[in-house]
Amino acid sequence: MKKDKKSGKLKVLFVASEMAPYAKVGGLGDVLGSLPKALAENGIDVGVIIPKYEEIEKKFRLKFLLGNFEVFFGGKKEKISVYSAKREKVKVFLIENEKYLSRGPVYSSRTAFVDRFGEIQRFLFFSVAVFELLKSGKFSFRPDIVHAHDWHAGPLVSMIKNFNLPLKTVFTVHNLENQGKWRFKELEKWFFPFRGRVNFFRNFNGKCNLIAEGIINADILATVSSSYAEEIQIQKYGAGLEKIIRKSKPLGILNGVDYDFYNPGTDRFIFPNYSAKTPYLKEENKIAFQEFCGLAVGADKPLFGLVSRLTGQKGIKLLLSLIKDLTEKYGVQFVFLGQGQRILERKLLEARKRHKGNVFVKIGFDEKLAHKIYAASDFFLMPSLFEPCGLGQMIAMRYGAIPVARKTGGLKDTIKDGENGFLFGKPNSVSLKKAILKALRLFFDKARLEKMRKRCMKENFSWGKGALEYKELYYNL
Ligand code: NHF
Repeated sequence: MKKDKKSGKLKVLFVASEMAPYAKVGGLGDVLGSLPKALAENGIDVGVIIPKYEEIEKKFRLKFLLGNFEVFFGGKKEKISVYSAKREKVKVFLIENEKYLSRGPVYSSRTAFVDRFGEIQRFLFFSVAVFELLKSGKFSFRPDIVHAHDWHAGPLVSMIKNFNLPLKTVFTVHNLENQGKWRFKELEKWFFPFRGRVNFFRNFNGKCNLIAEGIINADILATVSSSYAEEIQIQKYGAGLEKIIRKSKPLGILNGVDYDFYNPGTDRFIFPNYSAKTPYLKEENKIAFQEFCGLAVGADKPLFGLVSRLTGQKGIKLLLSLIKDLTEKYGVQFVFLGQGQRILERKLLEARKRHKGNVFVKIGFDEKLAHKIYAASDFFLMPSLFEPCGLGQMIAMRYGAIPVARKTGGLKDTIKDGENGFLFGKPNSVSLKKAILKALRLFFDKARLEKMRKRCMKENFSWGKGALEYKELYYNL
């Protein structure tokens, strides 16, 4: 593998739809905000390129890098500009284009899953733009490896392979359920002929599948935990792609968490800062939070938090039927933050109305509130039907909120039942309730509760190990 002549460093360009703090909708944004940083600390020269969305705040000082760069797309010439920023040692690049990239929110749907052709066009355009930049020689960052993420950057991997760009590629799947599928016919008009070739994308029963393009064409396929890497090779979790995934032999590299950002000792968003040595300050967070959001106040009330996209994947339905019993019979309090399917949002809001004082719900994204929930909660709920990695349980542990989660994917890889959390197997309410009741027994046994909480806070889910695994993988390429 050739290295940058001047610095002697390997150069890797991350390509994705999100990067915290510029544009973050979910875990993908967190990973793009933290893994490049950890790699840069490990001697890799890392760049990240994302679209310059309309909502990227003015407070980020961006430098104009390149303008009037032509990209041929949809039968027309489009112009892009590239801006840059530096985040610690990471070089950030943002592509601006009025028509496709820089108008409207990051994703069109509340679930963050693709539901409109406009979104397919947006990220197809993004891939074409990055491809043309890399090819042109005009882009100052010249990578050895392109590390693409999820369907939004899948087409780029395919183009690099099909047009023999002398670059190695790594493709990481963060969520196989969101595939970027669309009617092949509709796509043809916009995308083909691309550089004189037609139809190099696969046609899967009349549909293009942009995550599959990444999976098939990448030199290395990775995903975000060992268990998920295993799971997606079987029909139950493979979302129809298990066969091509088996062929690509996915590597599971567990995500890490940015411990500078998620640190109860320094977090600016929570009530008092605290550590494992000051559990009474965590209790103060709970009380302040209960007052803050109108819950009945009391340290003796077990508080369960949930911060998540509100979709089928997240197992919210398993929880809904338990709220009445758990609040009325056991004095449990619930806090929910997230957005997604309207029906789930509505059901949660109804529960809030019905169990006023014991249930708090906020629909939407709210970073500050999310931190307050981690700090205030005794327990953190993740009843997911599947979970590629899950960052919530790792962040929760850091804040001393004990996870109660389903035994799947990354949850299974990070939680040891009865040691640093509670796991349940069957995806139904009965199993979930059993796990919650175990958590409640712990709650009322203060000595055991403190022990488990301390164990959680001592866990190390920082990027150290995962970053080294990615580094090794790059060098092996
Ligand atoms: O942690 C970042 C995140 C994962 O399980 C999560 C998910 C989406 O579903 O890798 O991506």
